[in-house]
Amino acid sequence: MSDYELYYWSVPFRGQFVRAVLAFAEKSWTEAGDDAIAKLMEGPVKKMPVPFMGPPLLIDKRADVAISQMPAIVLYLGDTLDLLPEDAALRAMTLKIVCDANDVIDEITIQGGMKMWTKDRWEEFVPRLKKWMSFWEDTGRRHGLKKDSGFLLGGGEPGIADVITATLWGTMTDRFPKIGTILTKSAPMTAALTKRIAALPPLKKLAAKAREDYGDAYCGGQIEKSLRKVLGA
Ligand SMILES: N[C@@H](CCC(=O)N[C@@H](CS)C(=O)NCC(=O)O)C(=O)O
Repeated sequence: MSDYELYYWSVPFRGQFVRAVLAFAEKSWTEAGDDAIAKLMEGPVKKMPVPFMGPPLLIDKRADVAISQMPAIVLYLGDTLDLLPEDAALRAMTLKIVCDANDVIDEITIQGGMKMWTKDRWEEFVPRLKKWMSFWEDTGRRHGLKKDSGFLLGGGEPGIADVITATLWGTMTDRFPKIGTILTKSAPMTAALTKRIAALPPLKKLAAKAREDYGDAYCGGQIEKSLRKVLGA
């Protein structure tokens, strides 16, 4: 029996960060599935394992704990699986990077499809996307990241910040090669770090499973269609 149950849609989007941390920690989990998520969301709040507006939602079955909000889930896993740096500043930086990644995916979907992408909107957004990418590049630079070695927050081994980085940029650039070209050009160390971390066996296996289970899908819905259209993907 696996120790966790994850409620997230069958796409490699926000919930993929949680899947990646679980995979990195070599934990197994079950996926509740789209119908169960929809049913919970439509039901009364008092019947929810934890009050939530949208998934991901994770249940730690052994501990009888349920958490929603992606960064809170990652923090919980980091704490309970001992995956966070010792240093308080680096722990906070880890959470900051998780929150930045969550902001980036909100922006790439125009806050969950509040509007659709058009060519003009995309072109206007590209400088902002490059600015986001430069945050990773500069964070890495400040912690000694090099093109062919090192980790986002320094140290001798990969941590949650690296797993989140590789999941954010790896999934996005795999689905949208044009974004990959921008990343390689604007943030080469981040692109190289993403490749190194995504090549770790548990993350490579997870990405292959996402391909198999979800095909080309990224965030799903009309917003993905409009993103594909502007990016020719
Ligand atoms: N701030 C939340 C956002 C959750 C969220 O927006 N989930 C999306 C899927 S990525 C959803 O299905 N939302 C449904 C809704 O908000 O009604 C988090 O970080 O987990």
